[in-house]
Amino acid sequence: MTDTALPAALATLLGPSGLITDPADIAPALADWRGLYQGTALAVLRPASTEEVAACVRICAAAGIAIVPQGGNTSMVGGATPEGQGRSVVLSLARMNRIRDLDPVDMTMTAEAGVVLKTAQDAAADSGCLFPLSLGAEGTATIGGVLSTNAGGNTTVRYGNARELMLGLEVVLPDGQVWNGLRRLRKDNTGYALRHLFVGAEGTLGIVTAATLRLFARPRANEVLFCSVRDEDAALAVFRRFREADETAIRAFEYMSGLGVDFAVKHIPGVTLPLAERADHYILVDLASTRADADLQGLAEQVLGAALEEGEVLDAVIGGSEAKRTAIWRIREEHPEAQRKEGASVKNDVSVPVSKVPELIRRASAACAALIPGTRPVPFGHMGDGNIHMNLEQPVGMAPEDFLARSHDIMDTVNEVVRDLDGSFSAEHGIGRLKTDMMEAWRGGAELDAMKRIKSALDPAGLMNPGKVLP
Ligand code: FAD
Ligand code: 2HG
Ligand code: ZN
Repeated sequence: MTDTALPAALATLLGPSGLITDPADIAPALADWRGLYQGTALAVLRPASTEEVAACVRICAAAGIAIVPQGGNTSMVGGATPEGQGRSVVLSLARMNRIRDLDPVDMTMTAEAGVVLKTAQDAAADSGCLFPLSLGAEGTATIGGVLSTNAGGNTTVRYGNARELMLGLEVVLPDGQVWNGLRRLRKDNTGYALRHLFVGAEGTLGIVTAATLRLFARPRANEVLFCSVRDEDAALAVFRRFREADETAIRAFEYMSGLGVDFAVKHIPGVTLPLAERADHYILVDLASTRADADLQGLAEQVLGAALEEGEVLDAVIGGSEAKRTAIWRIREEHPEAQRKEGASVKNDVSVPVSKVPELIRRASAACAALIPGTRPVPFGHMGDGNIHMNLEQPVGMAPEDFLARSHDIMDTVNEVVRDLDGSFSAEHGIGRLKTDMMEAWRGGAELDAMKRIKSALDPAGLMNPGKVLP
């Protein structure tokens, strides 16, 4: 076998539908959603069962071939893209797409790793339940991917991150053993909580093949508000008002800058501003209740009335119909795509204590404007969680490549403010390949040392998603 040869055992195991080797067919799996990375791989493996995943892992381990697990390939940090060096394969979970079990009494669903998030949501809804994880990429992202990144999204403020929605896991370990931890227990204190080790591990410790997920009661009442607000402090003040009025009703609380909404209106067909006048700051509030008779409109009017009186809210619209609620959500959900269409942008997925969000937005925007005159801050995101996408759009007329050449300066500038505010340099997208070089500065010492020891205990040969997470 030459260095570039694929072990023949893989072809025997997977057959033609489970093994892609044609370079043209492999290509989509070698690039990331943001277009930051281009990798190489010997093949894309598409096992259809846990046993096949385990056999792939054993064959690759014996041949010293690295494995990059891939779900929907929507990583924002190049986590699912192979490196451009060494011998590796992409292992796609796409064919492991069965919902194995859904129990509306236990309120659990066991889904294979390749089940698309939207499919999982729909399956829960069909059984009268809710699987609450929701994010812009939900039509493509998979259960294995959202767990491996511990994705957050729009409803974290109410239901928690992916981690909080997981009860049990099935994982193929780097030596090819299958660990079946698909327990659907609400309480299970039996030694180290192994399941949590694989959540957020970004495929560096093993391959998640299935998960048992928590379901919730389906909301029967829903309302969505879109408001222009005076400034960032006013946005936070309105969040506090809703929390005090009825914390349980808040399903999402999102902030958007005036420029971000301008981009969505400009670039995304069908997106319009639902208010008479443009503003510099907006919020989206999603209210939901499991009670069909919940008076969410009354709650919205009560809070808005007080906030309008105080000058926090400048103008507001309450959805009132399913179509209008969807239209309001589109303004927010299309932010990543609108920024992409506007030109080059640098993303900063950061978090700070909720109380510091206004200061983060103001200070980071000012610091980046001083660094690159004309750069356009487009902060938006999950204000209720203290997680702001502190993104920077290139100055008008600047060559995109010149702007992107400053990416690290921009990230460092934002992160300096984040550090000063006791925040994190990666709130929900993970580390992937993009942020490995920040780990030493942020998590160095005992924390990073322990992470490295866990990695080498489980994956001594370093074959699971090399070059990701750990520097
Ligand atoms: P991939 O991109 O395929 O993989 C992500 C990482 O997980 C990689 O490191 C990969 O190796 C690993 N992995 C994948 N599957 C497995 C598995 N079965 N076992 C082990 N490792 C595995 N994220 C948020 O948190 N909140 C958001 O609001 C949000 N919005 C987004 C909006 C858009 C438009 C896009 C493109 C992305 C968004 N993301 C968001 C990023 C996000 O991380 C994902 O969409 C999702 O978590 C990744 O799922 P995926 O199946 O595409 O995983
Ligand atoms: C979102 O909240 C995603 O829409 C993407 O996390 C954020 O594009 C981004 O920076
Ligand atoms: Zn987000």
